Amino acid sequence: MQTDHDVVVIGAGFAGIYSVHKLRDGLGLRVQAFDAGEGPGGTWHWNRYPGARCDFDSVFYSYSFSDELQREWRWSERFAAQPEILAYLEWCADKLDVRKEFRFRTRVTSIVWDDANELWTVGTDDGRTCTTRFVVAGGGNVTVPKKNEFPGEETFRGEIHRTSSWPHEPVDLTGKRVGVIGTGSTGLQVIPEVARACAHLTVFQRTANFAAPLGNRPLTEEESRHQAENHAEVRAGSRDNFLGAPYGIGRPSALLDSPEERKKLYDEFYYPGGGFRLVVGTYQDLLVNKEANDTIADYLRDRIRERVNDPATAELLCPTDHPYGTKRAPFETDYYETFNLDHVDLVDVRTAPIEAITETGLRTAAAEYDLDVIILATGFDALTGTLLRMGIVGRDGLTLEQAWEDGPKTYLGLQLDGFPNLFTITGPQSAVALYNNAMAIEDHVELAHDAIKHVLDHDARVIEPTADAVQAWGRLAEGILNMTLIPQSPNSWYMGRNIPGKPRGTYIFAGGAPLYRAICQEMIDKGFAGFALD
Ligand code: N01
Repeated sequence: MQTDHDVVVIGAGFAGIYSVHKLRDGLGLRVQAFDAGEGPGGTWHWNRYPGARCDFDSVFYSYSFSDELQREWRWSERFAAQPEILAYLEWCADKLDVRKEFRFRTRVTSIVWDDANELWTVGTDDGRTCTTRFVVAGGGNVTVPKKNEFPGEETFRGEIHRTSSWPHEPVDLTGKRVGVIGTGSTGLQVIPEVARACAHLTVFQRTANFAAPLGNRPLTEEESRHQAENHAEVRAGSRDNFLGAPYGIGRPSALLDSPEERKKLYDEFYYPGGGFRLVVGTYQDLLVNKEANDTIADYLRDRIRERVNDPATAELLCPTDHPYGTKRAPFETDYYETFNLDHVDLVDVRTAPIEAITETGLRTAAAEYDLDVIILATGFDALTGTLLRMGIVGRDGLTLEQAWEDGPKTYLGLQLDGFPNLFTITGPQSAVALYNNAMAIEDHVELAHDAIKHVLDHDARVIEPTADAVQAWGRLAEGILNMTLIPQSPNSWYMGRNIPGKPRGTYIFAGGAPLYRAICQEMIDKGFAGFALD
């Protein structure tokens, strides 16, 4: 049966822009794309909070598939801030001429499989529907904010802002008493910026985080030109690296070096900054051996004690409940020094949890705090939240919620059985989170492209993984995760543990980019092993 479109693409971030380009220009398909935002940018369209920037080097956190894009764009900083990444994605959308395929300000609300006609019907919040053979869901992994758990939001007489939907116009914090809830990657970025702008800042911390300096700096014209003109050389080896950037590989074990040698090596990575280089460039066993991990955890705690003047505050900022890297490692600029400022207070909301938002501020189990502005940096219903809010219904009326009631089940994080022709770009259990996201997205878009081409080349109607393949992938992903220390984190979103009531499980493939890519290549070489065509 003829459908309105060949492919519906969801999202206008890195995934959606490339998907439209790849499927329209590569396969000549009729593509309709949707995004709830006013324009391209995805996560970088929404997360406009002060301090928002990427903590992965921009030269690597950008498209690698096009020589032209790489040659023509110049990054101004080593780790670009949100406005520059947004400008980059808008520029890419224009260069690739994909805007015309998008309907912006339009949220997909239902995706329902029609078994008889082997097509999807996609509904949007403007009341319209369309039919399509394939759906490529690229709505991002940290998109749906965690619901506000504190009663009383409607009674607050001040302003409440969520970092994930920060107003487009500047928020004036001059003279204001501000409270920030959350000390994840977002909180650590927003806190120093807010401290600079407001009269008084109270940081409400439940779990202290291990953070290391980002080491951001402007790139000289010479450097950014060199990066652009020699992009192939600069990026060489990225896809062979665990994290998807040519960061170099650390020494075999932290336990084979003396304490002095270890400190010297950690210093070499800590003081200049450099993001995830600290994780992969020092020792290879930090994420798999607790004793090795303790050496970097102790090192980072010592740096916190060095940087924070008040010993009690420093101790509160020292994480003790999880090994380093088992929650997503954040990188900071002046975060710890912020707590040396007279107008900044740190409040422990683990011992005295937040009970409510009141008319005048926040109430914890121990005290009341008067505030003019509350900033929620409380995280996301990561990896599955975006897909689960799209109203996806597969074969035999099976909803995605039902399919995933015990946690996500996928094949390669790309497809799931019972939901034919639906591709989830960097979906749960793919090599996301521990793999340079821009590159992980490219790999997955190319995989979806290849799978669709495989269907078309075989004059088939649908492609869908077998139940056995899904089961085997789940076991492999879980087995690999259990070889790491990640399960030792009590509340990491890597395992769905940050959202009350969310099924605990294996949400990421922790085997790193080279292993993931090798498995995918073998799958392709074996004629899309694990997938069935119909
Ligand atoms: O979210 P998080 P995030 N009471 O879940 C706290 C990406 N990102 O937005 O740990 C009190 O890490 C919660 O406390 P706890 C990146 O992938 C990338 O910061 O649950 N506190 C935690 O401190 C990242 O991993 C960049 O005890 C509560 C915080 O809120 C992902 O986004 C920049 C609470 C949430 O931290 C998510 O990071 C920023 C409660 N009831 C983000 N509920 C880049 O640089 C939650 N919290 C690319």
